Amino acid sequence: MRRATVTRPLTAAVAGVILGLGAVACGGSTPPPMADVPAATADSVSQAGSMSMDMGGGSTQMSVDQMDSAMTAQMKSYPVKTAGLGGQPLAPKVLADGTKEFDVTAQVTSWQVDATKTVQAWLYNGTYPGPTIHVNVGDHVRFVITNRLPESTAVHFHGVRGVPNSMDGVPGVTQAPIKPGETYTYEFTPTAIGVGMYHSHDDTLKQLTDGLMGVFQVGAEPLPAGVKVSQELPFVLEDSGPIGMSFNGKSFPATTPVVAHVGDYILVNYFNAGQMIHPIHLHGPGQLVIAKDGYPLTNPEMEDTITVAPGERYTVLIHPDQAGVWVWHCHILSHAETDQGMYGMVTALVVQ
Ligand SMILES: [Cu+2]
Repeated sequence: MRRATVTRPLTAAVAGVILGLGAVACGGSTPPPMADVPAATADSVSQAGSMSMDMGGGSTQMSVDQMDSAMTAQMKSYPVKTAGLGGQPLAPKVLADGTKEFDVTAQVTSWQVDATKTVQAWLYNGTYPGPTIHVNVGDHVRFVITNRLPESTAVHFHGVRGVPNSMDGVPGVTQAPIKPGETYTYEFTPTAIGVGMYHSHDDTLKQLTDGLMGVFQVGAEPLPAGVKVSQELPFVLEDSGPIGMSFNGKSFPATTPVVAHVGDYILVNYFNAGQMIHPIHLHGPGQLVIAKDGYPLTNPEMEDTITVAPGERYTVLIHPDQAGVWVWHCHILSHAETDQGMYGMVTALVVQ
Protein backbone atom coordinates (compact mmCIF):
# COMPACT_ATOMS: atom_id res chain seq x y z
CA MET A 1 0.00 0.00 0.00
CA ARG A 2 1.42 3.36 -1.00
CA ARG A 3 1.49 5.95 1.77
CA ALA A 4 0.27 9.50 1.32
CA THR A 5 1.46 12.00 3.87
CA VAL A 6 2.36 15.63 4.07
CA THR A 7 6.14 15.68 3.93
CA ARG A 8 8.37 17.48 6.41
CA PRO A 9 9.75 20.92 5.60
CA LEU A 10 12.95 20.97 3.59
CA THR A 11 16.47 20.82 4.86
CA ALA A 12 18.56 23.98 4.65
CA ALA A 13 20.40 22.56 1.61
CA VAL A 14 17.22 22.08 -0.37
CA ALA A 15 15.86 25.42 0.79
CA GLY A 16 19.05 26.91 -0.65
CA VAL A 17 18.24 25.34 -4.00
CA ILE A 18 14.90 27.10 -4.04
CA LEU A 19 16.53 30.40 -3.29
CA GLY A 20 19.03 29.86 -6.09
CA LEU A 21 21.92 29.36 -3.66
CA GLY A 22 22.50 25.64 -3.92
CA ALA A 23 24.38 24.70 -7.08
CA VAL A 24 26.31 22.00 -5.24
CA ALA A 25 23.34 20.68 -3.30
CA CYS A 26 21.25 20.16 -6.44
CA GLY A 27 23.97 18.51 -8.53
CA GLY A 28 25.11 21.49 -10.55
CA SER A 29 21.82 22.57 -12.06
CA THR A 30 20.77 25.70 -10.26
CA PRO A 31 17.17 26.70 -10.74
CA PRO A 32 16.57 30.42 -10.91
CA PRO A 33 15.33 32.08 -7.75
CA MET A 34 11.57 32.52 -7.90
CA ALA A 35 12.17 36.22 -7.26
CA ASP A 36 14.19 36.71 -10.45
CA VAL A 37 11.00 37.22 -12.41
CA PRO A 38 10.30 40.97 -12.39
CA ALA A 39 6.88 42.10 -11.23
CA ALA A 40 6.68 44.72 -13.99
CA THR A 41 8.82 45.55 -17.01
CA ALA A 42 10.70 48.80 -17.32
CA ASP A 43 8.79 49.91 -20.37
CA SER A 44 5.42 49.29 -18.79
CA VAL A 45 6.12 51.27 -15.66
CA SER A 46 8.56 54.13 -15.22
CA GLN A 47 11.29 53.22 -12.75
CA ALA A 48 10.95 56.67 -11.23
CA GLY A 49 7.21 56.39 -10.90
CA SER A 50 4.98 54.77 -8.35
CA MET A 51 2.06 52.38 -8.59
CA SER A 52 -1.24 52.29 -6.88
CA MET A 53 -2.40 48.72 -6.50
CA ASP A 54 -5.49 47.07 -5.17
CA MET A 55 -5.08 43.29 -5.09
CA GLY A 56 -7.88 42.50 -2.72
CA GLY A 57 -6.01 43.60 0.37
CA GLY A 58 -6.74 47.32 -0.03
CA SER A 59 -5.05 50.01 -2.06
CA THR A 60 -1.41 50.81 -1.29
CA GLN A 61 1.00 53.41 -2.64
CA MET A 62 4.50 52.02 -3.31
CA SER A 63 7.37 52.93 -5.57
CA VAL A 64 8.43 50.31 -8.10
CA ASP A 65 11.55 49.57 -6.03
CA GLN A 66 9.52 49.25 -2.82
CA MET A 67 7.10 46.88 -4.51
CA ASP A 68 9.92 44.80 -6.02
CA SER A 69 11.75 44.52 -2.73
CA ALA A 70 8.61 43.59 -0.78
CA MET A 71 7.78 40.85 -3.26
CA THR A 72 11.40 39.64 -3.47
CA ALA A 73 11.68 39.43 0.33
CA GLN A 74 8.52 37.36 0.45
CA MET A 75 9.90 34.93 -2.17
CA LYS A 76 13.31 34.66 -0.57
CA SER A 77 11.82 33.75 2.81
CA TYR A 78 10.32 30.55 1.32
CA PRO A 79 9.99 28.00 2.82
CA VAL A 80 9.29 29.53 6.22
CA LYS A 81 9.43 27.00 9.04
CA THR A 82 6.32 26.74 11.20
CA ALA A 83 5.19 24.54 14.07
CA GLY A 84 2.76 21.74 13.32
CA LEU A 85 2.52 19.30 10.42
CA GLY A 86 -0.82 17.85 9.38
CA GLY A 87 -1.82 14.75 7.46
CA GLN A 88 0.51 12.33 9.22
CA PRO A 89 -0.44 8.63 9.06
CA LEU A 90 -2.53 7.38 11.96
CA ALA A 91 -1.62 3.81 12.90
CA PRO A 92 -4.64 1.68 13.73
CA LYS A 93 -5.09 -0.37 16.86
CA VAL A 94 -5.60 -3.86 15.37
CA LEU A 95 -8.15 -5.82 17.41
CA ALA A 96 -8.17 -9.61 17.88
CA ASP A 97 -10.62 -10.11 15.00
CA GLY A 98 -8.51 -7.97 12.65
CA THR A 99 -10.66 -4.84 12.97
CA LYS A 100 -8.65 -1.65 12.48
CA GLU A 101 -9.58 0.91 15.13
CA PHE A 102 -8.68 4.59 14.77
CA ASP A 103 -9.03 6.86 17.81
CA VAL A 104 -9.60 10.51 16.99
CA THR A 105 -10.35 13.48 19.22
CA ALA A 106 -12.01 16.67 18.00
CA GLN A 107 -10.68 19.63 19.93
CA VAL A 108 -9.89 23.33 19.72
CA THR A 109 -6.14 23.71 19.18
CA SER A 110 -3.62 26.43 18.27
CA TRP A 111 -2.48 26.05 14.66
CA GLN A 112 0.34 27.99 13.00
CA VAL A 113 -0.62 28.94 9.44
CA ASP A 114 2.45 31.04 8.64
CA ALA A 115 5.17 33.00 10.40
CA THR A 116 2.79 35.69 11.63
CA LYS A 117 -0.52 33.86 11.91
CA THR A 118 -1.42 31.38 14.66
CA VAL A 119 -5.12 30.66 15.05
CA GLN A 120 -7.47 28.71 17.29
CA ALA A 121 -8.75 25.99 14.96
CA TRP A 122 -11.15 23.07 15.45
CA LEU A 123 -9.01 20.04 14.61
CA TYR A 124 -8.83 16.26 14.69
CA ASN A 125 -5.95 15.17 16.94
CA GLY A 126 -4.61 18.73 16.90
CA THR A 127 -3.50 19.01 13.26
CA TYR A 128 -4.73 20.33 9.91
CA PRO A 129 -5.34 18.25 7.91
CA GLY A 130 -6.21 15.71 10.62
CA PRO A 131 -4.29 12.44 10.69
CA THR A 132 -4.41 10.47 7.44
CA ILE A 133 -6.25 7.16 7.60
CA HIS A 134 -5.32 4.56 5.01
CA VAL A 135 -7.01 1.16 4.92
CA ASN A 136 -7.58 -1.55 2.34
CA VAL A 137 -10.76 -2.69 0.64
CA GLY A 138 -12.41 -5.25 2.93
CA ASP A 139 -10.82 -4.02 6.17
CA HIS A 140 -13.32 -3.71 8.98
CA VAL A 141 -12.91 -0.19 10.38
CA ARG A 142 -13.86 1.27 13.77
CA PHE A 143 -13.55 5.06 13.88
CA VAL A 144 -13.86 6.17 17.50
CA ILE A 145 -14.43 9.89 17.89
CA THR A 146 -14.25 11.76 21.21
CA ASN A 147 -15.81 15.20 21.24
CA ARG A 148 -13.80 17.80 23.20
CA LEU A 149 -15.43 20.69 21.35
CA PRO A 150 -17.75 23.25 22.96
CA GLU A 151 -20.63 22.03 20.74
CA SER A 152 -22.02 18.76 19.38
CA THR A 153 -20.45 17.14 16.34
CA ALA A 154 -20.68 14.15 13.96
CA VAL A 155 -18.38 12.63 11.34
CA HIS A 156 -19.19 11.95 7.68
CA PHE A 157 -17.00 9.66 5.55
CA HIS A 158 -17.04 11.59 2.30
CA GLY A 159 -16.41 9.38 -0.73
CA VAL A 160 -15.76 6.19 1.25
CA ARG A 161 -17.77 3.48 -0.47
CA GLY A 162 -19.41 0.71 1.56
CA VAL A 163 -20.38 2.90 4.54
CA PRO A 164 -23.92 1.86 5.61
CA ASN A 165 -26.54 4.58 5.83
CA SER A 166 -26.66 4.28 9.64
CA MET A 167 -22.97 5.30 9.72
CA ASP A 168 -23.36 8.27 7.34
CA GLY A 169 -22.83 10.81 10.12
CA VAL A 170 -25.68 13.27 9.62
CA PRO A 171 -27.29 14.40 12.92
CA GLY A 172 -31.07 14.40 12.75
CA VAL A 173 -31.02 11.99 9.80
CA THR A 174 -28.88 8.98 10.67
CA GLN A 175 -27.83 9.60 14.28
CA ALA A 176 -28.13 11.87 17.31
CA PRO A 177 -25.50 14.61 17.66
CA ILE A 178 -22.37 13.60 19.59
CA LYS A 179 -22.46 15.95 22.56
CA PRO A 180 -19.40 17.56 24.18
CA GLY A 181 -17.59 14.98 26.32
CA GLU A 182 -19.15 12.00 24.51
CA THR A 183 -17.39 9.28 22.51
CA TYR A 184 -19.08 7.68 19.49
CA THR A 185 -18.04 4.76 17.29
CA TYR A 186 -18.55 4.44 13.54
CA GLU A 187 -18.08 0.98 12.01
CA PHE A 188 -17.99 -0.01 8.37
CA THR A 189 -16.14 -2.08 5.77
CA PRO A 190 -15.00 -0.20 2.64
CA THR A 191 -16.01 -2.06 -0.50
CA ALA A 192 -13.98 -0.21 -3.16
CA ILE A 193 -10.80 1.78 -3.59
CA GLY A 194 -11.30 5.45 -2.94
CA VAL A 195 -9.80 8.84 -2.16
CA GLY A 196 -12.05 10.24 0.53
CA MET A 197 -12.22 12.52 3.50
CA TYR A 198 -13.64 12.35 6.99
CA HIS A 199 -15.16 15.61 8.12
CA SER A 200 -17.67 17.11 10.49
CA HIS A 201 -21.25 17.09 9.25
CA ASP A 202 -22.71 19.03 12.20
CA ASP A 203 -22.78 22.84 12.13
CA THR A 204 -20.70 22.10 9.05
CA LEU A 205 -20.22 25.65 7.84
CA LYS A 206 -18.36 26.40 11.06
CA GLN A 207 -16.85 23.03 11.97
CA LEU A 208 -15.49 22.02 8.57
CA THR A 209 -14.16 25.46 7.71
CA ASP A 210 -12.66 25.68 11.20
CA GLY A 211 -10.58 22.61 10.36
CA LEU A 212 -12.39 19.36 11.17
CA MET A 213 -11.24 17.24 8.20
CA GLY A 214 -8.74 14.55 7.38
CA VAL A 215 -7.86 12.28 4.46
CA PHE A 216 -9.45 8.82 4.36
CA GLN A 217 -7.94 6.65 1.67
CA VAL A 218 -8.93 3.13 0.69
CA GLY A 219 -6.42 1.03 -1.24
CA ALA A 220 -4.53 2.64 -4.12
CA GLU A 221 -5.74 4.11 -7.39
CA PRO A 222 -4.64 2.03 -10.43
CA LEU A 223 -1.67 3.49 -12.30
CA PRO A 224 -0.91 3.43 -16.01
CA ALA A 225 1.25 0.46 -17.06
CA GLY A 226 4.92 0.86 -16.21
CA VAL A 227 4.48 3.79 -13.83
CA LYS A 228 6.24 3.60 -10.47
CA VAL A 229 5.41 6.46 -8.13
CA SER A 230 8.28 8.01 -6.14
CA GLN A 231 6.04 9.97 -3.76
CA GLU A 232 2.38 10.41 -3.06
CA LEU A 233 1.10 13.66 -1.61
CA PRO A 234 -2.19 15.09 -0.44
CA PHE A 235 -3.00 18.70 -1.34
CA VAL A 236 -5.79 19.81 0.97
CA LEU A 237 -7.22 23.09 -0.27
CA GLU A 238 -8.69 25.41 2.37
CA ASP A 239 -9.92 28.93 1.78
CA SER A 240 -11.98 30.10 4.74
CA GLY A 241 -12.38 29.88 8.50
CA PRO A 242 -9.46 30.78 10.77
CA ILE A 243 -6.86 28.98 8.60
CA GLY A 244 -7.86 30.70 5.36
CA MET A 245 -6.17 30.34 1.95
CA SER A 246 -3.77 27.44 2.33
CA PHE A 247 -2.31 24.18 1.07
CA ASN A 248 -2.29 21.50 3.78
CA GLY A 249 -3.02 24.11 6.44
CA LYS A 250 -0.09 26.39 5.61
CA SER A 251 -0.03 29.69 3.74
CA PHE A 252 2.89 30.65 1.45
CA PRO A 253 5.74 31.16 2.25
CA ALA A 254 5.13 28.54 4.95
CA THR A 255 3.92 25.90 2.47
CA THR A 256 6.13 22.85 1.89
CA PRO A 257 7.98 22.54 -1.43
CA VAL A 258 7.74 19.22 -3.25
CA VAL A 259 11.20 18.00 -4.21
CA ALA A 260 11.60 15.52 -7.06
CA HIS A 261 13.96 14.43 -9.84
CA VAL A 262 13.61 14.56 -13.61
CA GLY A 263 11.76 11.41 -14.68
CA ASP A 264 9.98 10.82 -11.36
CA TYR A 265 6.28 10.14 -11.18
CA ILE A 266 4.59 12.05 -8.34
CA LEU A 267 1.04 11.18 -7.37
CA VAL A 268 -1.00 14.06 -5.97
CA ASN A 269 -4.48 13.89 -4.53
CA TYR A 270 -6.26 17.24 -4.39
CA PHE A 271 -9.01 17.61 -1.78
CA ASN A 272 -11.12 20.74 -1.66
CA ALA A 273 -12.21 21.21 1.97
CA GLY A 274 -13.12 24.85 1.42
CA GLN A 275 -16.05 26.79 0.02
CA MET A 276 -14.70 28.09 -3.31
CA ILE A 277 -13.42 26.56 -6.52
CA HIS A 278 -9.64 26.53 -6.97
CA PRO A 279 -7.97 26.17 -10.38
CA ILE A 280 -4.62 24.73 -9.32
CA HIS A 281 -1.98 25.50 -11.92
CA LEU A 282 1.46 23.90 -12.04
CA HIS A 283 4.09 25.66 -14.12
CA GLY A 284 6.18 23.31 -16.25
CA PRO A 285 5.05 19.69 -16.33
CA GLY A 286 1.39 18.95 -16.96
CA GLN A 287 -0.85 16.93 -14.70
CA LEU A 288 -2.32 13.64 -15.89
CA VAL A 289 -5.73 13.22 -14.24
CA ILE A 290 -6.17 9.51 -13.50
CA ALA A 291 -9.11 9.61 -11.07
CA LYS A 292 -11.95 11.92 -10.10
CA ASP A 293 -13.45 11.57 -6.61
CA GLY A 294 -11.54 8.31 -6.28
CA TYR A 295 -13.15 6.77 -9.38
CA PRO A 296 -10.45 5.79 -11.88
CA LEU A 297 -10.85 7.46 -15.29
CA THR A 298 -11.14 5.18 -18.30
CA ASN A 299 -9.30 7.79 -20.35
CA PRO A 300 -6.82 9.78 -18.23
CA GLU A 301 -6.27 13.28 -19.59
CA MET A 302 -3.53 15.89 -19.42
CA GLU A 303 -4.28 19.31 -17.95
CA ASP A 304 -2.03 22.04 -16.61
CA THR A 305 -4.78 23.58 -14.45
CA ILE A 306 -7.02 21.37 -12.34
CA THR A 307 -10.19 23.10 -11.18
CA VAL A 308 -11.23 21.57 -7.88
CA ALA A 309 -14.69 22.46 -6.56
CA PRO A 310 -15.69 22.11 -2.89
CA GLY A 311 -15.92 18.45 -1.91
CA GLU A 312 -14.13 17.23 -5.05
CA ARG A 313 -10.98 15.13 -5.21
CA TYR A 314 -8.70 14.77 -8.21
CA THR A 315 -5.86 12.28 -8.48
CA VAL A 316 -3.07 13.37 -10.82
CA LEU A 317 0.33 12.09 -11.94
CA ILE A 318 3.15 14.58 -12.50
CA HIS A 319 6.17 13.49 -14.55
CA PRO A 320 8.73 16.33 -14.69
CA ASP A 321 11.07 16.35 -17.67
CA GLN A 322 13.03 19.51 -16.86
CA ALA A 323 14.90 20.67 -13.75
CA GLY A 324 13.94 23.93 -12.12
CA VAL A 325 11.68 25.56 -9.58
CA TRP A 326 8.12 25.31 -10.91
CA VAL A 327 5.62 27.50 -9.15
CA TRP A 328 2.39 25.74 -8.18
CA HIS A 329 -0.57 27.88 -7.24
CA CYS A 330 -4.27 28.60 -7.35
CA HIS A 331 -4.96 30.74 -10.40
CA ILE A 332 -7.65 32.84 -8.74
CA LEU A 333 -5.04 35.46 -8.09
CA SER A 334 -6.51 36.85 -4.89
CA HIS A 335 -6.04 33.35 -3.43
CA ALA A 336 -2.33 33.51 -4.18
CA GLU A 337 -1.13 37.09 -3.98
CA THR A 338 -1.45 40.37 -2.11
CA ASP A 339 0.35 43.66 -2.68
CA GLN A 340 3.10 42.26 -0.42
CA GLY A 341 3.75 39.35 -2.76
CA MET A 342 2.60 35.75 -3.02
CA TYR A 343 0.66 34.23 -0.14
CA GLY A 344 -1.92 31.55 0.56
CA MET A 345 -2.33 28.85 -2.08
CA VAL A 346 1.20 28.81 -3.47
CA THR A 347 4.02 26.31 -3.28
CA ALA A 348 6.70 24.97 -5.66
CA LEU A 349 7.77 21.78 -7.36
CA VAL A 350 11.56 21.66 -7.13
CA VAL A 351 12.91 19.37 -9.83
CA GLN A 352 16.58 18.43 -9.48
CU1 LIG B 1 -8.15 29.42 -5.17
